[in-house]
Amino acid sequence: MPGTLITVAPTGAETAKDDVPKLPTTLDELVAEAKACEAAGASLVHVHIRDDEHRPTLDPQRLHDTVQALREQTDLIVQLSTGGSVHDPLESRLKVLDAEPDSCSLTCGTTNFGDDVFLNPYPFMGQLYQQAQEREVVPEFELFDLGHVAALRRLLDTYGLPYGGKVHVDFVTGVPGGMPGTVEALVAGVQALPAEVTSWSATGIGRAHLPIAAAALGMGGHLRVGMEDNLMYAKGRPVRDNAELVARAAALADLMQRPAITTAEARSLLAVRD
Ligand code: KMH
Ligand code: ZN
Repeated sequence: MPGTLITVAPTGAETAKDDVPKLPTTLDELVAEAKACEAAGASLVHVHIRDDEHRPTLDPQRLHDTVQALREQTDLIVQLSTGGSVHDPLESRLKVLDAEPDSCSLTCGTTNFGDDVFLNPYPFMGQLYQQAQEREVVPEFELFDLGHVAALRRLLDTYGLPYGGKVHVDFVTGVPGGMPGTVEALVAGVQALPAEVTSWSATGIGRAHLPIAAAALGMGGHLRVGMEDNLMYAKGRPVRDNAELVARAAALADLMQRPAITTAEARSLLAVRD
């Protein structure tokens, strides 16, 4: 089995800074966290940004500055979230690619998201996908549900392969309203993947974090960890920072004889542009 791509999702759009002061919400905090995560074994950073009041934002200049800073100060693959928060309009989410990231998330369908709805109509997905192809940005297809695998099939049939020719997907399991964070759901998702998929990772929200990581490693998948997805290191023990989640993922990958891959290997795995 291959080595392990470790993605870190350090911030997300759902947690309030007041509730979790360690959440990296300023550019300085994000860059410092990203550096520590790279040293601990991460090779890709999935980025959501915040404004001066620590609220989620898709401000174009701020996104641009964030991509530049991460590029200058780390060797991580920089993936911008196009999901944003459930309150972001589709037009703003389409503009994320103006910041010229290496990669972008592309969620393959609308999903219930707790009490909210995370909107991803098919025409929006198609527009985003074509824009990523034109701009040589590698999409990471986010699959929150089994139906999203069918939508990915439709995207590939309609628009062909992504820039670079590789197809990387990420199972986001355990979102209230999406596929459960269980090994059974993950197995069903992996079995349904289109043949064009060249690599997949998985994350479990909250308490699903560790079981999904262990299952993914056993099945040849890659890992996504981070405070976007999980704020508890163990029962009763909050996460100190993102790097400790990455370090634990790297240790688990070592135990499974699938050590973390380098950023150069990750670039080649995902066919990210130089
Ligand atoms: N914050 C969620 C509504 C993504 O980054 O593309 C969407 C999300 C997925 O986190
Ligand atoms: Zn995200």
